[in-house]
Amino acid sequence: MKSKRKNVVAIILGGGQGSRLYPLTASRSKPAVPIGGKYRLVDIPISNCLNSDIYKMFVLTQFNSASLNAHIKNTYNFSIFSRSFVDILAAEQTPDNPTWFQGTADAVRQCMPHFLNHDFEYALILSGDQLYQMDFGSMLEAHIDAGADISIATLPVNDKDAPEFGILKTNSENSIVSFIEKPAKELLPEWKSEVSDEMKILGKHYLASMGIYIFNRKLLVELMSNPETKDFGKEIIPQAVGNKKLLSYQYEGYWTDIGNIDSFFEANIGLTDDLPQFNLFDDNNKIYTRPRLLPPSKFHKTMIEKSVISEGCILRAKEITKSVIGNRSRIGEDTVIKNTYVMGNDFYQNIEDIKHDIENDIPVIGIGERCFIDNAIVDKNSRIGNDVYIKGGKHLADTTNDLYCIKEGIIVIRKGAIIPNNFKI
Ligand code: ADQ
Ligand code: ADP
Repeated sequence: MKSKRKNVVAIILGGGQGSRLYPLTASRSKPAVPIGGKYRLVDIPISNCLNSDIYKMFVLTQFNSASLNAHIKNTYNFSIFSRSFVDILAAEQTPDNPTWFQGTADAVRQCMPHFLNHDFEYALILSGDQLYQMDFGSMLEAHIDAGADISIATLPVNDKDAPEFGILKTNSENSIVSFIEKPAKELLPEWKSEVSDEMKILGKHYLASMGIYIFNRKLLVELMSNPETKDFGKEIIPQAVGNKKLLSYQYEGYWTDIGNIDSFFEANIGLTDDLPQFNLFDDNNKIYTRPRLLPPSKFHKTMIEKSVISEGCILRAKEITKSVIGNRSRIGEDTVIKNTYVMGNDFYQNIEDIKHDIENDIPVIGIGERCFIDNAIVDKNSRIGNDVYIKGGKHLADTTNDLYCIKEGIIVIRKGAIIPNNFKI
């Protein structure tokens, strides 16, 4: 199987406009969004590929940022003697393509010349905004054994989630016989599948596409030659059903979409559970990221309860509960942080800078003293003054301004925002 895996290129769809994760994507591309205190979104699909012995990867993104480039270059720096690579392909205007990627299939179509420079038999197409650990090798094996043209990874979902996904039905050989992209609620009864008793009890009667596809090279080339089809879910897959052999590869493990603020927040805070569904502590399924050679974190009088603390932090907070604290975070005395993802900082201020800021009444980088923060995401390099009160919750209406956004009750402090002393949200 290993030799077959060498014949795979992975194509990671790194995001369209990124509007669902706004404001985290206001100044960075989606793959570069920090997750879990020390990772970036793109580390998840890349790690899944590496753990599945797939070493040729392309990341497709609408815009290329310096921080994404630096992260990929400094992290996935394979030996010059190997044929492994992670390449970023950003939407580019050329005489043939005056526009940005118009959809997922359009993104793949525009990048085909880059892929075709490589020798591969199978293309593995992945989303860049999902949290899961999956062995793509088993999926490839099933694809080859079934003699499929296309395979789609699937998982059972319930009534509430089904309208958000591509829903499909299979025959007894797991071949896909029908597919509908994001069905309206009223249509759901006709899309029920025969699922295991365990799934029935959970009310998960529908087979959903996880947006993870394997295509045979020849078919991908053929399908991508039609510039009219812009999207996998809306056009490519529904049009292929009935004409090609499509296999449903059913997955049973933990998988969650992290494409909007709400799900992104839940996934991060979920890492603080006693037994998180996404396991960072697994030697056989490592999540890779950039080694930053940061000093160990330092604490002073902090009570920490069920939290994930990254490297290089200076924490003097009174309490940190159910929170994820990112690299180089600095939190002042008597501050309480609950249910919050603090992304941390890209750099340390030196003593002169800190002195200068204090003399000029500018909050220093990090979170000040006597603050209370609950139900929030604090993006990088922000300066939160002293005695600041930030409390998210469903009672808050969605809003957006220069300092923060509120989405579904979660307060997102913008990257680099300066929140003055005594500020209250
Ligand atoms: P969605 O997640 O709604 O449904 P989509 O918005 O097309 O699909 O995004 C798929 C992935 O591609 C995401 O990672 C997204 O960021 C990225 N992407 C979107 N537009 C892009 C573009 N122009 N350029 C580069 N990347 C882009 C899809 C399927 C459903 C399936 C769900 C599972 O269509 O059938 O059920 O995924 O989550
Ligand atoms: P991360 O370390 O979380 O991956 P980035 O790669 O985005 O974050 O940036 C971290 C690096 O960026 C730091 O190591 C630092 O060298 C540099 N950096 C970014 N912004 C600044 C800044 N304003 N001043 C100094 N260094 C900076």
